[in-house]
Amino acid sequence: MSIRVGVIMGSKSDWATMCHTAETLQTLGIGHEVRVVSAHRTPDLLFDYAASAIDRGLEVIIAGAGGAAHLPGMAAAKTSLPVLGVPVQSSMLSGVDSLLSIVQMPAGIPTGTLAIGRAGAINAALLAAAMLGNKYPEVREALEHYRAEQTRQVLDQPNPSQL
Ligand code: RP5
Repeated sequence: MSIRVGVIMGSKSDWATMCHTAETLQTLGIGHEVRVVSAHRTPDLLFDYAASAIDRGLEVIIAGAGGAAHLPGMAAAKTSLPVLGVPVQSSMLSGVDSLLSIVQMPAGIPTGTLAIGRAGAINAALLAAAMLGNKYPEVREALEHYRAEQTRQVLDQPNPSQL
């Protein structure tokens, strides 16, 4: 399976959130790699990772970070690939700091910004699938199957007291 998505995060402590991205990509059959790449602890690694991403065959980067979350924006500054940012829920400010750090990019270098935490981690994978689905029919099919399945689960269990 070709690796098409790079999933990076600022710290191994982000894995509890970003594992949901990896799990969703896995469910959709999308080849991906997972790395800790810190914008402030390993800035040279971040530059190398983002600058070489296209040549290595990546097509989307998903970056999760918390606090002063500059990882997605810095990655986006070093590649023309789409970069999707996942704000990790921080302990002090519940991830609002992460969200604002990622979403408020000045005009010129966008980062697609998802919701804080698990929902954003899952949706980043689904959004990456929607992008890749424009090029790979099997990815679009997998995404449509995923959505149909969650629709079926809701319709099959209309009474929450009987779950
Ligand atoms: C950020 O700082 C990481 O993305 C993480 O969310 C946060 C805390 O990192 P650790 O102190 O847990 O390594 O760079």
